[in-house]
Amino acid sequence: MRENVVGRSAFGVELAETLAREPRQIPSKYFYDELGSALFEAITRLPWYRITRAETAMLARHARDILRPLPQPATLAELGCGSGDKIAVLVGAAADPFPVVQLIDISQAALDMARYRLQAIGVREVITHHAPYEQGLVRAVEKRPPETSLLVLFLGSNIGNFAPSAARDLLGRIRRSLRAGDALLLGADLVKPEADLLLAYDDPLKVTAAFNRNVLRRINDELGANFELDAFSHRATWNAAAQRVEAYLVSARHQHVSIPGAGVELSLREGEAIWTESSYKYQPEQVMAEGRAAGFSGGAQWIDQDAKFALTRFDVDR
Ligand code: AVJ
Repeated sequence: MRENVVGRSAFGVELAETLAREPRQIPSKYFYDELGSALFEAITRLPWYRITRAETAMLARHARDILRPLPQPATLAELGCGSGDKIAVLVGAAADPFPVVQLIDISQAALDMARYRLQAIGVREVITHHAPYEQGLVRAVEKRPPETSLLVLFLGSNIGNFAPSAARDLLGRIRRSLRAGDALLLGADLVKPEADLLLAYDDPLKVTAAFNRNVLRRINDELGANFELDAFSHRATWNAAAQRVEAYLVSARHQHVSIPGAGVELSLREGEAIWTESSYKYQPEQVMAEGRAAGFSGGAQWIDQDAKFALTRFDVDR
């Protein structure tokens, strides 16, 4: 963990700020330590969480159409690659090989797994960037080989964790880091019936509850806190007006928690909720509009009408 001058990690500093908000918050990017990444992988196998399966099937099925407009040789860079299973499917189904694949993730365990997956299917050069999206994007652009096109992958509805203004900002950054002939492939989960969303984000096996609570375990481990995991329950709600699923950790009773590594003493009321995640859902035409607002030209969209998931390729005109 990187420490600043007062000996507080970046994690501790950010947590002190977000826990002081009303309502209190913990940024969802901190879910993904080693155990958190493994719990997320388990979520992707749950029958009620369809995003990963639906998207993987679409990548396999439409790979050639997705990749067709890219000038050869083409390279790939994935923001938030996780296990690397999806990019491996795309590479495996492509007509032409990719000389270089770049992987960006905040989890080192995920990067190690993804590198192994790609090397196993014959990708010659795999470059990894252990970094958040913005920083990883900058590094990937620096490392792109000359005389190649670049397809940036931002899959799995990872964009769903961003509020609309931040999503727009990130898409704009991606657009400005690309040039003519390049493209962005964006995976976005679509608005669907509330009952389906609540089963996906509050599953009967309670894996999502464990994934959510794990962030408290991580804070205990890394920042010396004394959260009692049993004293918090997982809650997921659909906010129709904001088009997002919200996840919370709700305090079962009035309790005190200290987080030495964040310099925080918390007093929580019975029923007080700490907001840990937003998963925004889109309409297909909203996705298209966001790409255009970011400066991309047209593109192409593939929709799984059953799972309600959209893959959209945004092009940079030549
Ligand atoms: C990895 C951010 C796309 O929001 O669906 C899964 C994370 N949270 N179940 C999502 C998540 C709860 C996931 N993303």
